[in-house]
Amino acid sequence: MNVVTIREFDIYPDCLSHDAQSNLVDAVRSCLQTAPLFQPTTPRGKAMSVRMSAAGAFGWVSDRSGYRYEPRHPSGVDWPPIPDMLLDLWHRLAPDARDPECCLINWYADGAKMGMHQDKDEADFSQPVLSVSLGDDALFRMGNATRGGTTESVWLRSGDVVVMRNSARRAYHGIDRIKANSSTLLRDGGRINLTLRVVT
Ligand code: MD3
Ligand code: FE
Repeated sequence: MNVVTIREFDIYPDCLSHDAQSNLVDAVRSCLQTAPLFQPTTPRGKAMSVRMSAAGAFGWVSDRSGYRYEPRHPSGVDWPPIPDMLLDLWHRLAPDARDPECCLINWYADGAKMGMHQDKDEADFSQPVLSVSLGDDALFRMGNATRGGTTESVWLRSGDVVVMRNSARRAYHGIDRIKANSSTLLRDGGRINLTLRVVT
C-alpha cells in the first residue's frame, strides 16, 4: 500500500477501489436509515455546516449541553454496528490498536466546511484515528498540537484513507472547502468522511 507521510499524518492515496467505495456508500446509507443525519450545534448554539451521524458503541454529538460521546442517537435508538469493511480496514492499517468504538459519519454538502479543531473527547490518545473520504475532493489542513503556527494543506480525494497516530493524533486540523462535482460517487454530490475512533 502506497503511503505519504506529512507531519505524522499517514495518507494512503486511492486506498479503496471504486467498487469498495460504492459498497461503503451503500453500507453508510443503510446505517443512516437507522440513525439519520442530524445537524449538530456548537455549545453556544451555532449550527455546524456538516451534518453527522455515527455507527458503533458510541456516537459523537454536540448541542447546548456540549461536545460528548453518547451511546444512542438523539432519537433514542442505538447506533447501528460499524460496517465490517471498515473494521477490516482498521485491522489492516492499525493492527496493534484496540477495536474502534465509534465510526463518525460527516456529511458535507456544497459549501460545508469544518473549522480548525482538536479531537479531544476520547479517553486514550495512544489510539489512532482512521479517516476515509468518499465523494467530492476536500481541502484538508494540518496544523500543530497547539492552536496557530504554520499549517500544510492537502486535497483528500474519494477512496483516500488517512491514519492519525502519535503527534498527528493531537494536531489541530480542519476542512477548508469541498470541490463541487469533483466526484460522481454520490448521486447528489457532496462528500462523506468516516472516522474510526477508540472512545474509552
Ligand atoms: C486528526 N474530520 O471528524 S478527516 C473529524 O474530513 C474531522 O471530516 C475531517 O476532523 C473530515 O473530527 C478530517 C481527518 C482527521 C480526522 C480525525 C482526526 C484528522 C484527525 C483526529 C485527530 C487528529
Ligand atoms: Fe477532527
